[in-house]
Amino acid sequence: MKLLMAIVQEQDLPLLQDDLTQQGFRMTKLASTGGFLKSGNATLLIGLDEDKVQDCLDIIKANCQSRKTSTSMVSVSMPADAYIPYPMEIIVGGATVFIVDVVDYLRF
Ligand code: 2BA
Repeated sequence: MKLLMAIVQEQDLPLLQDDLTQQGFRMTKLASTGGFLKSGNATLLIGLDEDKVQDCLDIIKANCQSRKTSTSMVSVSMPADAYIPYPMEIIVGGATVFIVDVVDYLRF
């Protein structure tokens, strides 16, 4: 069994959750915040059999799109003695996914 931890943009969440649910995936949504932009995103925990991982990744890819944003709209995290003197364009990825092995899966 595997655990997918998918960090996605909030705008993509409703359709992504609908698609995953319709395809029979179980998930937990955590409200999260990106360390760099310090803006809200969402983290989905999805426990699934190994042979379903690719199907799940395909659904995530189909629903999550990259978007441009600018540092002028946000206060980014930088080292204390550094600053960004002008707006910087940033492309936030469609999704960041970690795939980890699950040792045990218990439901009581
Ligand atoms: P944030 O940390 O808010 O980062 C948003 C976007 O800002 C990133 O998009 C990237 O394009 C840019 N960025 C991040 N750190 C940067 C830096 N030090 N210098 C310049 N630009 C930087 P993504 O890479 O697509 O990441 C989207 C979100 O996924 C991140 O939001 C974070 O919440 C999560 N994430 C990405 N990589 C991660 C990792 N290795 N570990 C944990 N979370 C990660």
